[in-house]
Amino acid sequence: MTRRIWSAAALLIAMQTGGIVTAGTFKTIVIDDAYADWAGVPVVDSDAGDNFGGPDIADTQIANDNQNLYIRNTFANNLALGTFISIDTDKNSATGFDIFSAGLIGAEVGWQNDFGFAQDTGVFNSGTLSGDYFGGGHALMSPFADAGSRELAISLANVRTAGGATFPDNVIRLLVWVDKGTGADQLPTGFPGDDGRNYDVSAVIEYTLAVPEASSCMLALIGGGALLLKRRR
Ligand SMILES: [Ca+2]
Ligand SMILES: [Ca+2]
Ligand SMILES: [Ca+2]
Repeated sequence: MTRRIWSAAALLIAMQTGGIVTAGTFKTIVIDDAYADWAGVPVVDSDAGDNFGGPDIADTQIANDNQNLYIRNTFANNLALGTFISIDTDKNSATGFDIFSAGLIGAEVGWQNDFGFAQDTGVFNSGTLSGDYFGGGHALMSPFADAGSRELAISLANVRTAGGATFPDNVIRLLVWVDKGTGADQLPTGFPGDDGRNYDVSAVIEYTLAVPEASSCMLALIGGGALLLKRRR
């Protein structure tokens, strides 16, 4: 076996222990309407200033630890209340609720502000969630008010009461959206010239749950093991 293959094997082992791949950010966030704990967490989507009279979704940051998925949203116009987050748990837009019939995601679960509910194909609200928090799969959220920034936590133990884990594996797709506002043209529904887009929506965000970084000691052990295997040949 060549050296290159062993290097690839060592890299793969290191990746599986979480030391190299940084798709998600492993961090515990305190839900307290204070945002210093988001420092260093990448912005995964920056939505344009394109909604008036309703929340204008701007930046989204996501992190997780072993208990929660954490999401921070900023709002360009300091309106936040009523904003939804929906998760496509199976990453299949053909199953679940098609938000705005836009074909972006097929959502199995959603939250309006902190309030969690199940979603299904053709059904906006198809039932309850279970588990943390408050026994109904709701989010911990602060502030519960119109503001330029908000943060929330969704338990990784969240499930649909009718069946189906919200986090069946380590990858989810989600959408931040709101059905209030006039969109970019500032013309409400029914006004001449209205483009029909009286809402705001983020891009489809795919997030891979992060695991704790392997310690340098662990990585050294893995590296040493690979070297030993190579020398035995
Ligand atoms: Ca915080
Ligand atoms: Ca926006
Ligand atoms: Ca789906």
